[in-house]
Amino acid sequence: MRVKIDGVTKELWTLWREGRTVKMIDQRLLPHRFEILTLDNHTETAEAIRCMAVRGAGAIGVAGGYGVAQAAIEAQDKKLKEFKAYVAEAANVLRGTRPTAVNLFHAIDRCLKAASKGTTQERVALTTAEADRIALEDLDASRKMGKYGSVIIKNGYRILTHCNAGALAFIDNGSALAPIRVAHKQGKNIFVYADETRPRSQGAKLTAWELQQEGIPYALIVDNAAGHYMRRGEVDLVIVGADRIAANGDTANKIGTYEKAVLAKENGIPFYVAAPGMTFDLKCRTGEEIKIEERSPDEVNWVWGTDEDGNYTGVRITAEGTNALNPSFDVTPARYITGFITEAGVIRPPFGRNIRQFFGKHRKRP
Ligand code: RUB
Repeated sequence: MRVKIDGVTKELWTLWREGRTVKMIDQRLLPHRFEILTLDNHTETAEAIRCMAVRGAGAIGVAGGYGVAQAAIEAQDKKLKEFKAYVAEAANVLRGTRPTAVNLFHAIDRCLKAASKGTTQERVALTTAEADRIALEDLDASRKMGKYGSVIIKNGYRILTHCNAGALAFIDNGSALAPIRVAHKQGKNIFVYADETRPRSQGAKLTAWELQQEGIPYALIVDNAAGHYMRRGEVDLVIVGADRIAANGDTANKIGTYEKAVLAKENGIPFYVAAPGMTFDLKCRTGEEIKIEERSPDEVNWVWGTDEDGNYTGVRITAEGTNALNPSFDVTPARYITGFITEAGVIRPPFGRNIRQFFGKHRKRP
C-alpha cells in the first residue's frame, strides 16, 4: 500500500516476516502516528493480534501463520517430542486471541500440518515456508478480488463500505477496497462513503486514511447516516469484507454490517461481500454456528484520538458506571447478499450450491 510518512511516499505491506521476527504497522495508533512494531517471538505476535495492533481477517490469518512459524524457529533445538509440544502450545495461544475471523484458524491449522512432517529442521523449514505461502496467497487473492470486483463498479458509482476491509486488513490491497482501488486506477470516476464503524472506528481511522493516501474521493460518514444516503438514491453499490462465511453464505462481519445489508435490499442497492477462500468456513452450516466476539465495554464508553497538542489520549464519553454491551461482529443472512467477490470470480446465488462448487473447482478446502 502507498504510505506517505513525513513527506516520503513508500510502498509497504501491513505485516511481514524477517527470519524469527515479525514486523507490522501498529494499527492502534493510525492515523495519528505511524510506527512499525517488531515482534520477537510468538507470544508477542499473539498479543499483537489480541490487542488489535494487527486486525482484519486476512491480516490476522497471516499473523497467526507467522506466529506458528516463530514458535517452530524458537523450538528448533529441542528434541522432536518437545518441539511438537511447544508448537502445539503456541498454536493454542494464537488460537485464543480472537474467535470470529476464521482465517486465523485456517492459517494456524495449515502451519501445524506443515510442522508435522520430518525431522525438526525439516519441520521448521516447512512451517516457515507455509506461513510465507499464506502471506503470498493473501496478496494474490487481494489482487484478483480487485480485478474481478472492479467489473461490478461502473463509472460514476458511489460505493459504501463498512469498517476497514482495506490493505490494512490484508497484506496489501484489501478485500472490499481492492476493487475500489482498481476501479480508481482504471480512471473510473468513483466516490466512497466510509462508515465510521464505532466503537473502534476502523472506518474513520483506517479506511478514510487509506483512501486519502491513495487519492480516492471519499467522505467519512457516521454509521447512522448510511440509510439516509441510500434512501435518497445516492449510493449505487455496497462492498464489505468478511470475517467468516458459512457454507450457506451467511456472513459474519463487523458489527453494523447486517443493518447496512437490510437497508441496501430495501433500497434496491447491490450488496457484495469481498473475501478470499480462506474466509469461508464450510464446517459452519449457517451463520448461527459462528462465534461472535464480545469485547470490552470500555471501547463503547471511551473514544481515543489526539488532542490539540498531538498527544494520543482517551476521553470517557459516558457516565462512570455506564453499562455497555460490545458485540464486535454480526451475521448477515445470505438472502441479503448479491454476490461474493473472491479470487476465483464472483459467486452468485444459490450460494449453498455455488460455494460448494467454488471449493470443488478452484480451491482445496482450507
Ligand atoms: C475487521 C472486519 C473487516 C473484515 C474484513 O474487524 O470486520 O471488515 O475483517 O477483513 P476487526 P478482510 O477490525 O475487529 O478485526 O478484508 O481481511 O477480509
